Amino acid sequence: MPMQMGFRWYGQGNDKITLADIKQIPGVTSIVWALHYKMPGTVWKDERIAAVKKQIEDYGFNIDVVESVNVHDDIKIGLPTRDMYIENYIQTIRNLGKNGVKVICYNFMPIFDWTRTNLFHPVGDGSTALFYEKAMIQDDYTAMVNHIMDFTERYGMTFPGWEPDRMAILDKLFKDYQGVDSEKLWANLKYFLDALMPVCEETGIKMAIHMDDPPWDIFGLPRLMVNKENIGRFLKMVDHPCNCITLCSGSLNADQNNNVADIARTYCDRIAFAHIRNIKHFENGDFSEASHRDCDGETGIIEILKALHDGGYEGYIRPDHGRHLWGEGPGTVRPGYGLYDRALGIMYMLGIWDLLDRQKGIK
Ligand SMILES: [Mn+2]
Repeated sequence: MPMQMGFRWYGQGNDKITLADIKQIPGVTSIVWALHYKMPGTVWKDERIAAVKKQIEDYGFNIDVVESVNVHDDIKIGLPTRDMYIENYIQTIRNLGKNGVKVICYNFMPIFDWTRTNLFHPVGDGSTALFYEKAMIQDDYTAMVNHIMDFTERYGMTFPGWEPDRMAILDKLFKDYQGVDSEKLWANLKYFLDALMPVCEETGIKMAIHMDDPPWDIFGLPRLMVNKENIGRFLKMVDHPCNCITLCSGSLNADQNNNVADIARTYCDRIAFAHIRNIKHFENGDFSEASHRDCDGETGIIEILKALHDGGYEGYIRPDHGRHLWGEGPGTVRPGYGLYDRALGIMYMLGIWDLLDRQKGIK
């Protein structure tokens, strides 16, 4: 099995990019999808999954990778209600398995998913990209949340992990997480995965945890998937071939102490899915997302791909985010999920991959 190239698609009526558009990008085999209207904790019904499967397969793509099946806060906090939500999660895994899904991407970050302070920051060449301004992510989360939720309202677009219903009860969520320190969160993650592994084995589905983005505690909330050491602890904690990671190059490299290529090389066997993007760092700690070209950032795209290739990587890769190009902007694209730069990123990655194949005599 060679590596498979994927492209994230938000679904019919929920994404201006169509499957017909994606079909014109060379090399894409897998649509990375989800039932985005599902709240965390609810069961994904078989019929709803089968309907999306048909749409995607009609274009010759597979539905092997789901991103994400979000984890209910009660599971992360460790409340007694978690068992009910874990049961629902298990049922969702069964239904996805029945429809041929192979990998489920998820994350275990308290309250906030990916975190940025500007969704359309000028890159300097006329394009824009997601941006992280360090000074804005300090004690008070209000400014950051307002920026993102204003966007949500203005353009009628909700983001995974930033559901308005959850954001409306932020103060309550912060209170609920008060007793959850890093060790408690590790224990709750283990409890969740231990419960899931039998059904993963039965269905052949790999659970692939996404790296925390950014990889450090924010607003006093602990984060676990932040560096090589913690990834090692995670894989050992539930030492099962179905317990895997989603290697997200951009999330990890937001901390420049992380050598993503080294992490990819070390844990290649347990990487089920890889998000590849490049980051440009600034001296004050801010960072901007950049084109996939290696020299446009400091993430080390070539070395990461080489590490995966050397490891005989047979999982899925997708361009993570891209810049917004050629008229893409607020109201026309989901932040980070334009068509053009992700397509350019795919061509760059396939160029590297094809050359590595050739050097090894792989056809
Ligand atoms: Mn990612």
